[in-house]
Amino acid sequence: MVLPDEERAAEVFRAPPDLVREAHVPSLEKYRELYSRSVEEPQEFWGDIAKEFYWRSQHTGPFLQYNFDVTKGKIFIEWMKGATTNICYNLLDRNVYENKLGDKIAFYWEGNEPGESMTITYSELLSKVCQFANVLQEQGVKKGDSVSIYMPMIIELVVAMLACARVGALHSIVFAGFSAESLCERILDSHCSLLITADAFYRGDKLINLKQIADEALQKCKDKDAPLRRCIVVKHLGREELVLDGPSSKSPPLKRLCQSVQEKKTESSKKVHPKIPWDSEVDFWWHDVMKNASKECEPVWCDAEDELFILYTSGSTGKPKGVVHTIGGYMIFTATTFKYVFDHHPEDIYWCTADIGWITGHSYLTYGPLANGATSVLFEGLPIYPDVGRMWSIIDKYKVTKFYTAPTAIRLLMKYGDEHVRKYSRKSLKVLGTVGEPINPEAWLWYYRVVGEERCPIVDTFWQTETGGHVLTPLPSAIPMKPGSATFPFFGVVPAVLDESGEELEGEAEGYLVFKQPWPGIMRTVYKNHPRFETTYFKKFPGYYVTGDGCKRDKDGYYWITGRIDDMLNVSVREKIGPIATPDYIQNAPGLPKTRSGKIMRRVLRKIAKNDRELGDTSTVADAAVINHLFNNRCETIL
Ligand code: 6R9
Repeated sequence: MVLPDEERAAEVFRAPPDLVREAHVPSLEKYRELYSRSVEEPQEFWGDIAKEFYWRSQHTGPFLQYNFDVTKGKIFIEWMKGATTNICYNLLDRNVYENKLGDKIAFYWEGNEPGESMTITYSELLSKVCQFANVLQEQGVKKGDSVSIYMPMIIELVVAMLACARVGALHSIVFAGFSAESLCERILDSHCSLLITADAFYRGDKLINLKQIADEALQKCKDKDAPLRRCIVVKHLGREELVLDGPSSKSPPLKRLCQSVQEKKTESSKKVHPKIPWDSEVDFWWHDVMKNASKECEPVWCDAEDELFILYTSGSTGKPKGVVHTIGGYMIFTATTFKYVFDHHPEDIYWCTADIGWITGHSYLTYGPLANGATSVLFEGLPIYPDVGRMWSIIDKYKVTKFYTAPTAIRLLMKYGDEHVRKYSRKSLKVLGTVGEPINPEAWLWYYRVVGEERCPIVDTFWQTETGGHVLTPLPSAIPMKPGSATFPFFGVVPAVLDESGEELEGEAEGYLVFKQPWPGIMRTVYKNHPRFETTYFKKFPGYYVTGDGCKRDKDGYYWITGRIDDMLNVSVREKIGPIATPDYIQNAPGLPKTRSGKIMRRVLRKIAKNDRELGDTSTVADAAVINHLFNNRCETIL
């Protein structure tokens, strides 16, 4: 009998027995046992995990040292300081040589157009990364330098980021949907001397002239005396040896040389090739610089606490922050969360739909999966292009077992109706995941019932750019799920709920979500702005890392994220919160301006309230029509 959703939302859901049987963590008791050890003996717990990785030399000082209390001095977090390693070596060389995974596929690349695909094995990826690492060194990139990357979802993006990691340089990846203005701002803040980009790409039907936008950004930077001098450009749209799978190549790996993508595109969909602006003093083609580069490159050995990358947060308020992660802690944390949260097994085909320009793409498309020797799908396109069945067709094509996406995508696909999903088999699916914003129980149940056909647990993973990896999340076979709840903390994570005065609340409660001690993947600083790191995350409640999210804890100890604290409206009577908090006008809205990962763009809302059409960069807004609707329906009498 199918119960109405309202009743089902109050149900508790469990993984099916065949999944539990082979799970890394098969019961709640096992989760509790591992969790207790992880918080009571972090050194032993993470120390054992670290042994699976290659360390050139062991740590010299304490395994973990930190200060979370601003009143006691500088905030700092150090895991395994003094140990030396290289994350790229651990992701590639270790998997190729020690784990003998050289011939295993690292990525199935699926292009914007159905039929465009490529595969790359671990050993092929290693060779390409070594070649590009040599190119970086030839260009003068050294340990500690930063490199900006502004690319579509192509394999060269992964190659570029891992090559940076191999030579000890920090990558700063800027989402390819951002404008020239935003790119310039990030280039300036990260002090980088090199930019890696691509000629152009299609997002659905829309041509994005990436190189042209990059040039505009470089021009703006030049006016501000930035040190950036070089630009390496992948010929993506104009690729000559594109691998297309045609009617004659049914079985993967889908390697078949075809005529150029240009011919294919102009024939089939009348897509055009833009002319690429070029300055031979500054610009180099990727394929030219790679041509003579050696396929071997000794990794640069780095301290566990050396910086790995900078990633700018969406910055819905003010100037974006350059979140910095370091090598050792981020490596073991993304590897461990990936293994347990997706219950990874060697035969899995994993697909995370996030863009690598966001943290989800860093942690769960690149670092976490590669650290586990996983096979992933890397998808360039959009969920509803060329039709609304695209996601499910990709799941069937590659027999995806673990699928990770955002609530916005789930709600979008839900709108088009079940028949587009049911047309496809999806029988390979085992675990489903969501990330980015709270998932409403209706969308959760649809995902569970229609997409996963009631046999796939859903991991609702709560985390942030700043946390590096999952911090509150179910483990699929261990933690019974409640629709809309991120359930319990991951290993090593100690949450608390505080009231406005900073008191810890016990039992059933609602308040500020904070964390009491560091886990290995927590950010270490804001790039070249440590005071901003301290003020943003540690000042409000000394002794705690403050997430900025609100949460509820229910009677069973489950955590429910209620959203960003500053997105919330206190509803009360005028006498209680004061006349100053009385709204001037309440406007009904079909939706709010949100990013593709579901973040409300408060900056844009403020402009709408003021009737100011100078919105700044709106290139990341998911549905621009919402902004017009809000402008057109605002009340003219408000001040
Ligand atoms: C990974 C990522 C972080 C903010 C975070 C919270 C929201 C993310 C969520 C979630 C409820 C989840 N968020 N996952 N809210 N349930 N499962 O999204 O990082 O872009 O830095 O955003 O996203 O508000 O504070 P980031």
